[in-house]
Amino acid sequence: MKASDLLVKCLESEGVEIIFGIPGEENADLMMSLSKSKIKFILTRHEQGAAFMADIYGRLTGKVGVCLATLGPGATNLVTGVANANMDRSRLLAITGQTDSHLLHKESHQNLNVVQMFEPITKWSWSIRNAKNIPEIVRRAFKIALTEKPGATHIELPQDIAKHESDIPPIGFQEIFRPTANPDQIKKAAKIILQAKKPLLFVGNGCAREDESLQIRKFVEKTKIFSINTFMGKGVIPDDYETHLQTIGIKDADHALQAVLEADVIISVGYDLVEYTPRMWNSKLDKKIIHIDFTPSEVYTFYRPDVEIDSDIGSAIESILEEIEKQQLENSSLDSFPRKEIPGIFKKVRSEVIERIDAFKDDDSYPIKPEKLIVNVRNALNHDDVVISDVGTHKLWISKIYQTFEPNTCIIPNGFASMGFALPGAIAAKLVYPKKSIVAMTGDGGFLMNVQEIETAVRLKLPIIVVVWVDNDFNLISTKQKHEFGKSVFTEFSNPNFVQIAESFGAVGFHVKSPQELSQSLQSAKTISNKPTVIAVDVDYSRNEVLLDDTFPLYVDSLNHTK
Ligand SMILES: Cc1ncc(C[n+]2csc(CCOP(=O)(O)OP(=O)(O)O)c2C)c(N)n1
Repeated sequence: MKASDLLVKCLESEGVEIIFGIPGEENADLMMSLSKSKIKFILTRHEQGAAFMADIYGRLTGKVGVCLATLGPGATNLVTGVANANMDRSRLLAITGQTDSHLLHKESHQNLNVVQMFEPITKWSWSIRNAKNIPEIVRRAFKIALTEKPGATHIELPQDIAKHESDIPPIGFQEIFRPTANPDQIKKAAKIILQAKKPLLFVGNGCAREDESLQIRKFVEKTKIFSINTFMGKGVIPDDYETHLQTIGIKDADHALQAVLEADVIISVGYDLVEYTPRMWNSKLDKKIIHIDFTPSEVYTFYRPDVEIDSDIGSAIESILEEIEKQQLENSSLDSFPRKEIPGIFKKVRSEVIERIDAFKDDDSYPIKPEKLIVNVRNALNHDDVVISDVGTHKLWISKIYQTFEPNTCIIPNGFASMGFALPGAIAAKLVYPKKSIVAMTGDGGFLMNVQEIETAVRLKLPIIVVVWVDNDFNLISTKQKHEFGKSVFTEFSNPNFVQIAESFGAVGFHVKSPQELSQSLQSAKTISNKPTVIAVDVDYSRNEVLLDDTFPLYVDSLNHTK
């Protein structure tokens, strides 16, 4: 079989259904082979868009999202999206073309060492130099991308190798099984939890990624231990659970941080240090930490687990719960769960969280308050619809305010945190969930970084909804500059007419002028079945200070000033 045909057969045997990308001259053989396959090729308008789409496809399906580009400039355009997937632990395979393998050692057109370029932003990057190795290389790329902690891999197929022949068949998908926890560690963890005064469950990205919510919810329902999640752990525990303190992660400004600082035992589950540094909550090294994750903990001065459980998260949580129940039965003098006395700080934080969400729910002012914008979007959606956030001030507000009830229904890029993610991400999400409403929430800065993908959504007839937070500013940067230096520089810009830009692509556009109009345009967008809608909303970012300096009294003061 021709090598490019064999590569496609291997992708089919891994269950690949969609590839996102832009072809070039040097991968023409592969494109011809793909045209004979049942794999759908989705042409994007920038390779970065393709990589973000593959990233979201990987997060939502649990499979490997695949993106494709040519050599040189096509490959460099993939870089940001691939790095984003890798650092956010999303399963992704990037396939790039390359010039003839006998030209690679010297100066030649568009020749760049792409394999080396991808090394720091993938778990594995490889160039195919012998057609017979294709089945092994493809299987290896998928296995590595899928193995915890998952991430990106890269395969290069040089133009001449694509034409070679091989008679080695594909290896095909093989399921990965994760080990169960060590019983001694489970006993130790249960003992520490039973002796704790203020234990707190800290839910991270890993729990959402592998959807461990069933066991985690059972654990908190039975023990009534309070919980908190990182941005990427949103939805594992529903935000309406009375014992849930919702989302933490805005450096030292989160009011919910008060609860973590007060806790004596942190049960850290699927927590990625890349999201939120433990220095923020454990600088005094005064907490006991139970580390539960698929992989051993990172070495970090402020993260020194007393017990490490490196296994399947769900089964570890289930075993700890059984062990707690067993030890409680055996020793009636233990202060067992659920406790009669709830630590006051946890109750206080929970009521603060709710107060903040509700503070502006009836506010009619315009430009709109971030809280009101988010509440209106929340009210327009079902619990299992999907919101994808871009990166900027809006992301911080979404993390705090957007009420989430299922994992992977509020997706926030928070490892690499690249702008330009939400719109392409929404396209991939709609392909995965055609029946759900999919909303991209993006700043005006991030929107214009990948605005060209509106054409992709129009061509594919995808009714995604893009909510653009308009303030003519790279606001997160100006907010931080003002906080530190008292002024902001080099962050302001002007914007195109958002209605005209949407319509020129063949999409629907609104630029709303009140909170009510926002709700109406969201409703109207939901009735459209064959094209995207762009809704521009002017945002009042005047209260951003609470994102950066957020002690309880200050927050109450800021409410009094604004109301
Ligand atoms: C690709 C990329 N470039 C730059 C940054 C740094 N950055 C983080 S937030 C931000 C501003 C975002 O502005 P906008 O999209 O308008 O959202 P807003 O902050 O106004 O809500 C910048 C420049 C980044 N994270 N990603």
